[in-house]
Amino acid sequence: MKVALTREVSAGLAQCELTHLARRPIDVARARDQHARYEAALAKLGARVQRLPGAPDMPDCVFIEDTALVLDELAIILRPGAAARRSEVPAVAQALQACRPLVWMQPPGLMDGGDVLRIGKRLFVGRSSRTNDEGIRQLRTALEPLGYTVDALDVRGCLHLKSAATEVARGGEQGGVLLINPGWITPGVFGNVEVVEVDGREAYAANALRIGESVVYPEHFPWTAERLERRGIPLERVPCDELAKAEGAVTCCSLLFDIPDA
Ligand code: CIR
Repeated sequence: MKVALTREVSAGLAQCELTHLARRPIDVARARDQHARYEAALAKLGARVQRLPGAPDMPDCVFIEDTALVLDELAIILRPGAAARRSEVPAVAQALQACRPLVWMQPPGLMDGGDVLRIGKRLFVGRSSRTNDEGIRQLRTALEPLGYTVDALDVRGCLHLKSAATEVARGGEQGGVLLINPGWITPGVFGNVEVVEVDGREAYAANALRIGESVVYPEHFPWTAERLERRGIPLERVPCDELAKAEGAVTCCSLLFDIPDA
């Protein structure tokens, strides 16, 4: 069974971290409504949604992806690059410990889950303002013995690696189809994969969340959505422009993993 761990939108969302966006007023009620519709999309695609409570002093806690990396064998509890976000971590670790052995990233390692793009057993990790070389080293040490490869890629122009590239369809051995903003990452760095480029009018459109054969995708990128649909990729469109004002998108609002059926 697939579990989607999510986290409540904080009443303090308007105080979120911002790196590449100017601060704009955020309507928390509207963000909460959009988040509920996102969760409904995950449930429709077969995930059991488990929502953790948020807190007013954790403005970014809805972006739960940044706190942990959950693989079949274990979960890595991350040290988010923004110090203000580290208080989000313990509650997520507590929720995950029932499902996976935990490995804790240690200082001075830093990593946001938004920087980790997994294609099967290949992990591409963005070296960004949130993720450092020591974090990448620790990830390698934990995961190479389990058969994963870890490749570091420089991220420029955007917050996380997955702002620039996400997987939208599964492939064979070499990986499937990636949705990419070529202005932020060179498609060639991923090796032998098929690439769909975002529409030039939609720089932030490369973040998509694949669940099985379907893709949860923001309603506010119609041009790129059309490209994906033309490529035969089924989309479950969700409204998320209010959360986007906090520099979040669709991968960042859940941790997806499998657990044995009861
Ligand atoms: C932050 O800057 O940390 C949040 N305002 C947005 C985090 C988005 N996370 C993600 O895309 N994985």
